[in-house]
Amino acid sequence: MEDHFCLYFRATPDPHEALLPPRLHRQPHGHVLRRAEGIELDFELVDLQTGAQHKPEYKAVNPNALVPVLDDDGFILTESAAILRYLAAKTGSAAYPTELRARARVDEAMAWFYGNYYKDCAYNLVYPQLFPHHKRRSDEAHAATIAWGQEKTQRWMGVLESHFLGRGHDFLCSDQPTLADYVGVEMVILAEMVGSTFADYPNIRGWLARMKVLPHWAGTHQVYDGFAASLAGREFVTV
Ligand SMILES: N[C@@H](CCC(=O)N[C@@H](CS)C(=O)NCC(=O)O)C(=O)O
Repeated sequence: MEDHFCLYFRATPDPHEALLPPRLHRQPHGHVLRRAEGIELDFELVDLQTGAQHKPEYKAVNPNALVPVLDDDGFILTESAAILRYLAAKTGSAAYPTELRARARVDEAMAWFYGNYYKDCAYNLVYPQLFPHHKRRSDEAHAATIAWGQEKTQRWMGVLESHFLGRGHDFLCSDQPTLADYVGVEMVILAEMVGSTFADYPNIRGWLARMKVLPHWAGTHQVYDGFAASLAGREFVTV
């Protein structure tokens, strides 16, 4: 049986765009889906810029009014981590190993990125500097948010550098990329948007270099790269 899914995603010019084949509502971690064998994805665009996520017909699918959401033949699934695990498990992707401890390592790293890194890097450091709707109510509150994000992100980058990437593997959990790498790399490259070169983090630099030469990387990051290029010359608080 051919697997056929529909994933609702966000619209450009959001930097998380551009990752998946047509008719999946794209978001960064979806990069992995393209790699999973035997997967057919339809993409439906939810244009966050115009508030399409708040339309009644969309909220009937995902009451959170967020992307992504997966519709697998009427089985509706929200939360990107759950979606990735579902698709990887359903297609037997090696990116989500079945051996107990190997899988636990992948789950550990995914939880770390979602629970620790992402909130500080994206929501406190990067998004407030890029997106008007993340502007705080006063300049003081805005600057304090970014300073908090910078400090915390630097801390998490240290853990990523010496703990997750200090174990001698090419990728986060093994010598092959897993769901954790596909999730994590999209969160880490956000820091590049605000000027980070990871100069003090050789393990992170090496890992990014290995991720960026994987099949599908270039083709799935065109819009992302375009958005990043549009920021050239702007000054940011960086890490
Ligand atoms: N925990 C959710 C978070 C989803 C989420 O925050 N999506 C953002 C885009 S990354 C969104 O839809 N934002 C729309 C809005 O803020 O109105 C997941 O991982 O799927």
